[in-house]
Amino acid sequence: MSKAAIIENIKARRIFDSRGSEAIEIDVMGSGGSGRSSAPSGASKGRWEVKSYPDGGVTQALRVVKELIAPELIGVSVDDPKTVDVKLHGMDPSPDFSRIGGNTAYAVSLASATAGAVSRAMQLFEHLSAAGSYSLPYPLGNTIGGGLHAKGDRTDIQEFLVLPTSSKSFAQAAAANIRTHKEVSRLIENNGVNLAGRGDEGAWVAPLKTEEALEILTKACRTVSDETGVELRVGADMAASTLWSEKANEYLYQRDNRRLDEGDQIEFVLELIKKFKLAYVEDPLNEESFESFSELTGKVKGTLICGDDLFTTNIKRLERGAKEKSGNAIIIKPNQVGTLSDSFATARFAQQEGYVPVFSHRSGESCGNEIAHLAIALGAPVIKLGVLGGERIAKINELIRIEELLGEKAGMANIGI
Ligand code: 2PG
Ligand code: MG
Repeated sequence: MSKAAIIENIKARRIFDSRGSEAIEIDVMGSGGSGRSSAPSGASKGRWEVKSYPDGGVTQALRVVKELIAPELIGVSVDDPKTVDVKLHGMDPSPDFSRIGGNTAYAVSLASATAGAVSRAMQLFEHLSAAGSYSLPYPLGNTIGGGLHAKGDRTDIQEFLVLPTSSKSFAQAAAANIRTHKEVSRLIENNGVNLAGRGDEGAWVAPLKTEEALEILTKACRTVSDETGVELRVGADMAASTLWSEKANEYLYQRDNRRLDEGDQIEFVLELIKKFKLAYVEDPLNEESFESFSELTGKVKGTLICGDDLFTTNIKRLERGAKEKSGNAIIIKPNQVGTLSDSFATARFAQQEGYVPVFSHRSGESCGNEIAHLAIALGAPVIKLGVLGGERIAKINELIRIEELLGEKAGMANIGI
């Protein structure tokens, strides 16, 4: 048997994410090779996410790596990714990773897994899953964006998304998304509306009402579907917790000039699903509304009702959701819980319970491409990536490379809608 690959040293540094916010980067130097990873950051975070960094932010996280994590992990094997993750929990038993920070834990977990893959001369996705057969996820892309991801004249809703649901290849689906993003800008300008630029995830920012944005995106999808043969459908991340006013007990849509109580919000979402044949709706209701999620999910067919802030990749939250039948899809963002093992456990439980796992980027991203591998390892049928911006394209291009590497063996995943 070959000797275990062990961690020989760990180094942390301060870098920046795509929004220019400080982020941590970790180098894991192992006896069989090295891994380097960083962690992304959210702008519209869920209440139940773990703490990204300990008190004192990245500066304190760098100290924690040097004084606590590195000494504890030197000599530890990277052959099985779980070993490092269990140790991280041992160093910080708090439920919200407040001692070391979820972003610190994620970057260490991912860099160690990468070092493990290098030492076994494997791709990261193979190292994380010995499945032997893999499928490519469909890319869910942000085309028009507002809410907390943009400034100035913007939509009330955070993300208007395009989702290819049938294509020959990942590369073809990604090309269709890019073509749709372009077509959307053409249609916005044709309508005499000024584009205010692009938001945090590369989506167009424009002063459009909710239904205007959906109409434009629906038209763009139709045109590009006809041109390319790729079946394209429309989706949205409503990030409804950011619209919800606790005080007024209402969802407030400023541009739409709409105020909706919980029941009206469910009706409004149902109307949009019907009118625009939405394939995907993320966080249509406030993050504590398990019951309303359940009511909405029971009333739709052929639409993914996805929980992001609702679940925050937390298995306990998903257990409650599964019991109450709240939603039928879940966003998986590893830094919401901290380690790769935690996020994989949640995703595997989701699959068991019939939820579609949607692997996701964050609005402030690293330039790394690892989430492409994580989505493949998990067998996630959808990956939420954005359409443009170097940090988004890095992941798309990696999926194109993986598709080429897998060749004939790879097919597109089945979303099941
Ligand atoms: C979301 C994400 C990514 P953030 O709400 O789904 O699109 O945003 O990273 O700001 O939480
Ligand atoms: Mg979201």
